[in-house]
Amino acid sequence: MKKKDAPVVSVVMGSDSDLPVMQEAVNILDVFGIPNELYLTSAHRAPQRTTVYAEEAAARGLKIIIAGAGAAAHLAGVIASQTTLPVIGVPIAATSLGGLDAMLSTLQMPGGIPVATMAIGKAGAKNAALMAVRILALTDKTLSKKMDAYIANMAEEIEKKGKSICGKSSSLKS
Ligand code: RP5
Repeated sequence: MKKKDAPVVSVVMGSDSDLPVMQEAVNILDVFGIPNELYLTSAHRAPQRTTVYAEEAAARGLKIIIAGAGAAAHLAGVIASQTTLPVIGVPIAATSLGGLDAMLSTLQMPGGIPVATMAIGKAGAKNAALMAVRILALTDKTLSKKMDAYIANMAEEIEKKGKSICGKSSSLKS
């Protein structure tokens, strides 16, 4: 799949200041060849723009929405309340509370409206994209094989780094 194809996953962020974090999600989607789009809107500062985006998302062919925001982060929840698409939330450290505020705001959804909440910050953004890939891979064998290769590659990297630091294979027999 090429990037110019209609987007399947969207990466939405609450402020341009969130971009360095949310770029991690875009990078992973690009690695897996998932057509994606980046969108800026705010649950608080631009509620109408957020509503229009959420309401139109499924009809535009999007399958999964990743939403990252900091502070009193309501973006993922507000989007999830206005679409039936799966929404993956990324809490961002944007205040003196270091992201705990955003994590609780994103995570503690009332029963009925789910948001799959990831870790705070760049790891969360990366994992949000990997979670989206895993969901899509359920019905896409090519993508599933790519995910297998990605996971195998991570294990190989650990093996290599382990050998270089400890001078041994990770195998108990060696
Ligand atoms: C949230 O407020 C945004 O998602 C961002 O993380 C945080 C701070 O936004 P800026 O003041 O940097 O625009 O809505």
